[in-house]
Amino acid sequence: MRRRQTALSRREFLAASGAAATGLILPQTNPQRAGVIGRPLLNLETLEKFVDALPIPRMAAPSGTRPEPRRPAQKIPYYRLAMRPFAAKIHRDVPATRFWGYEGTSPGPTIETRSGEPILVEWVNQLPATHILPIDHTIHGAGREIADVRVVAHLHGAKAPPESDGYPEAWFAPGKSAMYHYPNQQDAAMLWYHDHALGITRLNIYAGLLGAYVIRDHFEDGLRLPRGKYEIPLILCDRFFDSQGQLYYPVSPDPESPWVPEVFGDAALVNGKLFPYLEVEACKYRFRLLNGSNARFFSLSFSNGLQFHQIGTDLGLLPAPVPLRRLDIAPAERADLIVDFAGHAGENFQLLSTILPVLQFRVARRPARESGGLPATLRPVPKIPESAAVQTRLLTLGEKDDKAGNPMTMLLDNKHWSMPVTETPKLNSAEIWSFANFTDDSHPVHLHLVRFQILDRQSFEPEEYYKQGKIVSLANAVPAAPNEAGWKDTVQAHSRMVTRIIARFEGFTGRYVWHCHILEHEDNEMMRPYDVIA
Ligand SMILES: [Cu+2]
Repeated sequence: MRRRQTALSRREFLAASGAAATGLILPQTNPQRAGVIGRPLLNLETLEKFVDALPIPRMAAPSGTRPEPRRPAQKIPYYRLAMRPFAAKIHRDVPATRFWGYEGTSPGPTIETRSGEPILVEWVNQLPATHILPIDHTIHGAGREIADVRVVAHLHGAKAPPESDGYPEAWFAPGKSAMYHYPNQQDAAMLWYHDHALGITRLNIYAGLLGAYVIRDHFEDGLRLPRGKYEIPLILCDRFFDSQGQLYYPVSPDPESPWVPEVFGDAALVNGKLFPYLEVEACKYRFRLLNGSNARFFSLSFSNGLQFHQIGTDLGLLPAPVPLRRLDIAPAERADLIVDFAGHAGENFQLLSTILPVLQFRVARRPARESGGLPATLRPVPKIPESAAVQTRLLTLGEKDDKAGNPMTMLLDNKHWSMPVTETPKLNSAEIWSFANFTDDSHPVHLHLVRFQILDRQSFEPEEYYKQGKIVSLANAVPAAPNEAGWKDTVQAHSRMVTRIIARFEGFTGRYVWHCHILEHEDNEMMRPYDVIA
């Protein structure tokens, strides 16, 4: 529970007003609406559910070929994705919503590539000069002296050279573009692209700047998993909409500093629709799930209790399918799922977020042919032995509050974004990073460039750390859950736990970042640069 017992803190104010709720503690029901700052919200209770078909983001098509930057004799596919304002219907009975999106859609078009086949993407900023959401000019990198609208695309999960990684300060203003090179020298997985501009990432992504990026390879092909119309991306994003159907981003009571510590919207979009339905055949489907929310941890299950299998994590296939009836997925995490609708012909049931429906499945009555398999084993994930680590870093996750207990900023290792680099792993070396979370929140911690494995989590007592200057464990370490025991790029670091990961820093030398993927935290100092050195 919250430790703050003082007069209404900023966070409590927002929770009470319905503009924020603590995703893990409070049920994700419709918050009370009275007192929301600004304007009345869309009434979700009166909206008819399951009247819109689930949209499937279209596939991006290359605009031609260009020379490969490192081997100019070789021509590689060239994509051009422009960021533009657009309007789209989130629901049959809601007026069209103004969004920002790649190629005028949100989620943007899905880029599909193959492992080992590099591509170029030109990210083009065709947005207007004024932001549609409230900028806080007091937080890092968001001063009044620079352009309000600025973007930089990051391909989350990519082993990409630093100049193509979307460094948060490498943003560009409307009218400009950036050419990025993605070598795709990595295993089959679903990555995602999204904006990463310093100090306004939370607003740019909330406005709609995200999309899926799928890498395939021969190993995955050989497993004969459901493909084509039987493989469907499910991109979940929570949002607030006002009564006119427009995006609403909560603000603090202080007009000079509108930043809020977290946003948990009451409306869950699936591929850009509210309460969509999906007609399926009575056979296996592969769902590529992404939590694209700013701060919400989704706890997902089926209304009929259906068991499903997780076959992959953020960055690839698991060693074997893991049977689940509930999946907890943090912002930026992906889950590769197989759901078998056989035996449910003619039924309708829903995907639930905690207790609320987000997507309805309508299973056809007629029997279906088999769409693909669910192999007993998938892809070996060789463990990186702890003995391979040349360095162990203890890194704190902390929060600075004002006198009233309002969270004012979030820090990694008690350091601000602008302080000198302190994490300098050597190329090709392995390191253990231990995240000691002193806060009351779970933080999804993301490292750029690398894939990692979760070693374990162990609870500790923050007060003892303050007294003794060292971590005092309260219980035995708990290994990663079976459905986390694969390649990851984002890890849930829970409150008052030390979460340990191990990574090999392969691919490129240069400047990258690691950060919390709660976007309100990331935008307010919970992000640090790191250097991979030769
Ligand atoms: Cu965080």
